[in-house]
Amino acid sequence: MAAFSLRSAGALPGSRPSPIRRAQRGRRSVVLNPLERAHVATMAAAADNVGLLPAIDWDLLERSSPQLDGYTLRAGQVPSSCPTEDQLPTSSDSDTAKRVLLYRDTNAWCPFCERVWFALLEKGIEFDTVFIDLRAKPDWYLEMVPTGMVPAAKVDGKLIYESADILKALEESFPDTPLLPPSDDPMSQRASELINMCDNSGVGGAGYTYLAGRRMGGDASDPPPSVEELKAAFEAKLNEMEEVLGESEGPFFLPEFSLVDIMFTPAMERLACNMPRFRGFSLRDNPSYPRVGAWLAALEARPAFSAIKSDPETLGLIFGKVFGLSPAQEEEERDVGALEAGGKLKQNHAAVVADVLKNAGISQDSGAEFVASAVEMTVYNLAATLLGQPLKTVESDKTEYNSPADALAMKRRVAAVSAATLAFLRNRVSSPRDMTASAAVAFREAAVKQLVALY
Ligand SMILES: N[C@@H](CCC(=O)N[C@@H](CS)C(=O)NCC(=O)O)C(=O)O
Repeated sequence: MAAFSLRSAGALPGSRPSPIRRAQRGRRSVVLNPLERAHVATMAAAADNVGLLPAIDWDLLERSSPQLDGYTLRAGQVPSSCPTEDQLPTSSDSDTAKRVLLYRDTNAWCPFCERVWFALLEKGIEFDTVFIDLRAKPDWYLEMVPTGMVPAAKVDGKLIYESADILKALEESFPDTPLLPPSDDPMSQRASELINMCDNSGVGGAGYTYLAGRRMGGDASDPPPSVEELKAAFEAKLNEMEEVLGESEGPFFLPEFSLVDIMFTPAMERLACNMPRFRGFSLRDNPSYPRVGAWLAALEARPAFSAIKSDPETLGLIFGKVFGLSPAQEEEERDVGALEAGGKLKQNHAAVVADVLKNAGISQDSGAEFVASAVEMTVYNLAATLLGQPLKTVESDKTEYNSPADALAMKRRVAAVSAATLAFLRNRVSSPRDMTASAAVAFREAAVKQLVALY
């Protein structure tokens, strides 16, 4: 197979003014020739000349865009809004003038908090939020809430914990926008049964088990179930949901949108995003489950759901990391393209690394040898992803750092170099110059996949 060509070309994408001259590989690093070294030095000097960059006018954006709260940069786990360890200053007596104060997780991953949040928005209740870092819960929170779990809420000053109790209190305290039928309505009994079904024999549990490919908890001496068995158990639960939805005239469980729908939302949202990605199993447009698909579509049309839902990338990152999952095998054509792209990249890796070092404008602040090694690791991982081989990580050869902070600092330095490398390569590749069209598609997808998994 011909190597990924890296020919110089006249037009974007992937054009570079000068061809790769020469790259010699040391044991773990690329040795640059004098010209290349001079180029790197020029880039570094240019980086110091910040006065050459245009002035940034935030006011212009301010005047021409809607007024919204800022991107919050809460402390949280990765992947999240910001890789910071700072704690948010929060206190139990946040002096809210509103009738409801919600205590919830910083990351907005907790499905129980999500139910309460969804109900608050659907009922049009004004509320304030106190964020609790679940990895470092404040003492006052542990003293205030006996379970130490989120969510908790103060409703008209009264502390309530356990999401089901909070939801009940909201129904009682804010009866003008009910989410449940009145107790004398025959639908009331039906609502209780469905909420019970959601919690106790849930489609969520069966779905997560199938996603993870293993039972969580349970008796360790039980023989592990096969993925086919887990799939069948999930399908049985979906059939149950399909049947129950079929007994209602509209798309929701009861004649109107209700708390029953809210109860099912967090698990179904997570499964609808992650099943296609990790199991190649669609919930939104699966001909076997038309009512489930219609329920999801009706849910997605609700403005309150748009405000609380996550995006597929975030959910994919979280579940991939928590369950150690890789995306489902992609279709045949993609595999052929990936093998071609990976093979070409592998064959011409030294030139590709040198090209990145020379042309991507990566800062050399961490030292030329370190940067060259980090670029090389990134290019290796890109080829390995395409070829379906195991990846190298910062810990691959060195399993112990002096402290967790050292390991984290190293990961961040590598991530910064990798991010620039991948963004550059994604735009640099050009077909048919460097590889066939299907190989370039696979190449770019693999680069993006690596990019989003960095932080
Ligand atoms: N039964 C509880 C479950 C709440 C729950 O499991 N919360 C998790 C976050 S998703 C939690 O607080 N975990 C922290 C911990 O257990 O210490 C409810 O419905 O409110």
